[in-house]
Amino acid sequence: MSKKPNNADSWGCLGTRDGASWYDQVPQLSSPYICERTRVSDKNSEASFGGLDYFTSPSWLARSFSDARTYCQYHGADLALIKSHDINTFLHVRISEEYSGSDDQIFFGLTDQANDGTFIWIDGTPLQYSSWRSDQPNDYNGQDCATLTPTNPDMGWVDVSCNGIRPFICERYQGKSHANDV
Ligand SMILES: [Ca+2]
Ligand SMILES: [Ca+2]
Repeated sequence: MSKKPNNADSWGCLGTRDGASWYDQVPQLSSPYICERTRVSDKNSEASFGGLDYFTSPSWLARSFSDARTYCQYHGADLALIKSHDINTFLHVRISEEYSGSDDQIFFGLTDQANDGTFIWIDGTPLQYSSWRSDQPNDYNGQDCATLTPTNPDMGWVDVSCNGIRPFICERYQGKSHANDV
């Protein structure tokens, strides 16, 4: 119950692997700090909705927007697209459970890096549904990446720096893994 991770051995460094391929590490992003985790709670990290599997990264996997994309893509996924109120609600409930009480800002697949002021989904489609917090996006100091925050009661999105180290949400078609062709 209170195992101490004094070395990586008992945890395989990346936690329990029992089919949870999300925890395969991305080779070029080898991160020794992962070995210091006490416990890997992956039970709450995966959920399905509308034919897609969603993975909400634990805080210890946090990384920049571009590295988060690389992580998702390594697992045959990409950062999540939130193109409807239903998906926004579903993911907000998920992160509210997983990051209970936290004000973490969590990346998903929306950015205006290509053309500042025009947010588009990372699959190249334009923004139709959106759920910005009333004072966002404000491009404060050049913010270009959208996030969800568990504690935002209105499920409002906030633009933040893409370089910040943050948790993230991946999505992929059910049953798909390690096929980087989407
Ligand atoms: Ca911007
Ligand atoms: Ca902002």
